[in-house]
Amino acid sequence: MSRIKSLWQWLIHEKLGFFTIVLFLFWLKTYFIYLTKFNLGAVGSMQQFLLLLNPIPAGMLLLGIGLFFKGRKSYWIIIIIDFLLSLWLFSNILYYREFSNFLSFSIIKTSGSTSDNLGKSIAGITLASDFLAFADVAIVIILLASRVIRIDIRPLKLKVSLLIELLALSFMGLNLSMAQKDRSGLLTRTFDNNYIVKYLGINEYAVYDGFKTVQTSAQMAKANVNDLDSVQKYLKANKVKPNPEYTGVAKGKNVLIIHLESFQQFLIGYKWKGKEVTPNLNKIYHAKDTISFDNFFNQVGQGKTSDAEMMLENSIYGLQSGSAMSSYGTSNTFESAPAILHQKEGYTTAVMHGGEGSFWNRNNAYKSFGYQYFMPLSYYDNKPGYYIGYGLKDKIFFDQSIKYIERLPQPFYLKMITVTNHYPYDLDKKNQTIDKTNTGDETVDGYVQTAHYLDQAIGEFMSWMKKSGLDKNTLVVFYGDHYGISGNHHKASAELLKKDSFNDFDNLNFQRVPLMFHMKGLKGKIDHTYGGEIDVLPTLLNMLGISNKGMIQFGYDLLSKDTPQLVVQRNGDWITPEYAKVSGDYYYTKNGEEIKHPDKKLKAKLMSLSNQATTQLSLSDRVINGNLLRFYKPSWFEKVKPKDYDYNKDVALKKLYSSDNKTSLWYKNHKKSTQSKFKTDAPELEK
Ligand code: GP9
Ligand code: MN
Repeated sequence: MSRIKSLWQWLIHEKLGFFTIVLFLFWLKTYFIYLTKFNLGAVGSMQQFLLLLNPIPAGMLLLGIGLFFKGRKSYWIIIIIDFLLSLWLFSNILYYREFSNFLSFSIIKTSGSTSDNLGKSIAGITLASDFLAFADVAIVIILLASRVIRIDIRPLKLKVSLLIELLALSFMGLNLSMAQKDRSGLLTRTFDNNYIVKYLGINEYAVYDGFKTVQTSAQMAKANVNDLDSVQKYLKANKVKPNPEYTGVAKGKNVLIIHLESFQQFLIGYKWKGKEVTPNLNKIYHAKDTISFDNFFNQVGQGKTSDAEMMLENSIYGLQSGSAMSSYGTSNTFESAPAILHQKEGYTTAVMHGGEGSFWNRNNAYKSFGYQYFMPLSYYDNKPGYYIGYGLKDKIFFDQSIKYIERLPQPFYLKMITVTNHYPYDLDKKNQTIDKTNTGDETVDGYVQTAHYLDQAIGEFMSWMKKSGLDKNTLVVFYGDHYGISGNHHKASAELLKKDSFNDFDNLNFQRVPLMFHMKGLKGKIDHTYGGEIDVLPTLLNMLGISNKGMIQFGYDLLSKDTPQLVVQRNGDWITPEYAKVSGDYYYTKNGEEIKHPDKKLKAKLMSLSNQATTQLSLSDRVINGNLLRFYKPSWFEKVKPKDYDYNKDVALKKLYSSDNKTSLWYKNHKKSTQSKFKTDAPELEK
């Protein structure tokens, strides 16, 4: 009893006691707000443990600053710091409610103008309970004012304050290493700010974001208009003529990009236990009105999906480390597909995805790309059993997307991002309709199963396309974003491919993913041209009859006879129809033989290809890191203003459903929905 009493005396009478009270309340409050105001999705004991403890190190470090001061000042400084931390928390609660993401310095910087919808919306969405963010500050002030807590004016020994700061820093280090263990690449790959907060805490997130902002603005400040000139010179010197045979073949048509998650080319035609894994995509691949590529490569780096999107929308490479969409998607200027199509041909532009809008910073990056609509998970019904891994199951996603697609004014440029075929390739029993493979490698064996599921979803969706008549005026572009089976599974990969061995060269070849242009009346073929994701936009633009002359794009029209067919990987590896470079070694593409002793001429050729590869990558990096497109002002292109777009569901759907969209499928269908034409066998949707 007396122990408790003396602890209490210590808490209320001594400075360190006061510090402990403030820190304790700050911790409780922050944790409570994590749980009630954010949607951090902490799963598993490690994530939950880190979420619980992560407010402590930063709180200790920052509140601890007050301990270095003397007398009353010390108390006031601790309270002011506590207040500032609470203000940061409070602002994030409001911002998160609207954007399911955390505030970043680049957002704060760009939201100064009054016309921004940020300020407008924030006032209207504040709840009384949000002020709980200040609860601890209020309690501490009350305790002081009512003299429950007495101010201890004795100075603290410098040693003690330093020790506390040191302790805080070591906790932080420990926290970080535990987090990195659970999620490797947490800080370098930057998938989602939710992850940083969940693992490290909201204040660490601020430091991280601040650090990145300083880094990027320093790089940006150095760049100038001359850098853009040199990029333009290079592109001009290396451009090729697009293929006139395909110019405008899809002019004015809807463009529907279907992003096939983790889908590799080898799946096309692949059979397991006598059963086709992807019968629907196989059919489309071989259809007479499909141009299919069989030497098309993904070129992503750490940014995976987001790198694929970056390349497809902009014909600019992702970055050497991290995700360009996460790091630069909010702040940079772009000349992206949706903006080009909207400005040149009046397209309506939209993205649909059954996953969180904050992932890969989509909810900011898409605004910079000029997407008018972005429908992430929050636009979809998410009942128990609908969701797996990173989002809604594909069949459910497509089913629920119909009501939005049919309302889009035509022509539209729409991207649909599937997600069920994603590592670790888990699928619930009732959706498993093909056996797992039996390589014994657990992360590989489910792959055919989720790919099969994705294929069925595509089948269901395509038959809706047909029944609704949308297939008549739509160019559907299918592409696989990146490998599903990573380079860490050589043995299992060899088994799947029925090969005796599997080396790094095989792994480069394994980076092939599908690219198919499918449209009624299109003269189809299987095209053997070597190309990659960087080339999709120039190819597409030519088919739409839009000239890309003068545009800052690093890819080439794949249908052009002169396309250089040098496919560059983000790590500097490359492949052409004749040669390949993989981690420093050269190979003949045709037979996979290593080029051990090239003669002088061949050596020069290989060096020149390597140089071209690195030049392209570094020029593309310069465009992103230096934000060079801010200097690019062609007369026809109006710079995209991210604040023109609002992805708030109520606002967006009101606009979408407004009756003057006379060009929508819905309107053309006598103002009736085509939903009933979508048939699915999804067990979750059985009546
Ligand atoms: C999540 C999804 C996954 O929304 O797009 O991205 P990935 O992990 O494949 O890069
Ligand atoms: Mn992906």
